[in-house]
Amino acid sequence: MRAVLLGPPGAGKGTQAARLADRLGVPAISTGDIFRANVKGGTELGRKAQEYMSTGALVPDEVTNAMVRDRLEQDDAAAGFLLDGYPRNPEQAVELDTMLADLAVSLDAAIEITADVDEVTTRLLKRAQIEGRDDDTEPVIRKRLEIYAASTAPLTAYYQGQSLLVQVDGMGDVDDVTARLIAAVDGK
Ligand code: B4P
Repeated sequence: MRAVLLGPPGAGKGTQAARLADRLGVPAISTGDIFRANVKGGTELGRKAQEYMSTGALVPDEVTNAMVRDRLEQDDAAAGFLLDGYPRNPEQAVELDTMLADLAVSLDAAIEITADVDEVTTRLLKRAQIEGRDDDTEPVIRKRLEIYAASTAPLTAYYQGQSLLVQVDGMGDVDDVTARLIAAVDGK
């Protein structure tokens, strides 16, 4: 299974990606996690990414695309993968199509987790209290949601046009969302 996981910040992408990837027997690849690991490790990539992430902006496409290409070429992604948080705009989606064509493979599904703005804001503010992520403050969350609406939401239509879109309700209990996701991908 080769799939991308879409949805607004706080919809539960990271939370569900690990569970779903486990079920599918493929690696979960989170661009956000890779960036955060690089920030923590003090690498050049981390230094670049931090500038953008801390304000809620997207990290520039050339940086993100090169990182994903490199990751998808690794052996563990050969038989399948679940991409969490990538693509984030139409340009990244087109680039992903090119990467997959170069690898002579294609996507099986684009899974969108839906959740309303009030709920995701509440979740992210709660996470701020627990993890202290500097992009989980109220003004930065607002900016991330604006960027989501302007840049990422158009991907719904993009993948619908490719007949790959699967929408799953992300509201409610984490286990219930997982069950819905598994039911949705089982038919794919
Ligand atoms: P991400 O790491 O993708 O962060 P996110 O959108 O907030 O989602 P995340 O996966 O962390 O949260 P989740 O919804 O699971 O991106 C962070 C930043 O990295 C971006 O702003 C950008 O700067 C950069 N970036 C990443 N990818 C990029 C790309 N492709 N291009 C450019 N830049 C990129 O969970 C949120 C909270 O909700 C958690 O605390 C969780 O416990 C809770 N939660 C989840 N499900 C719940 C449920 N059902 N009920 C209650 N709480 C729930």
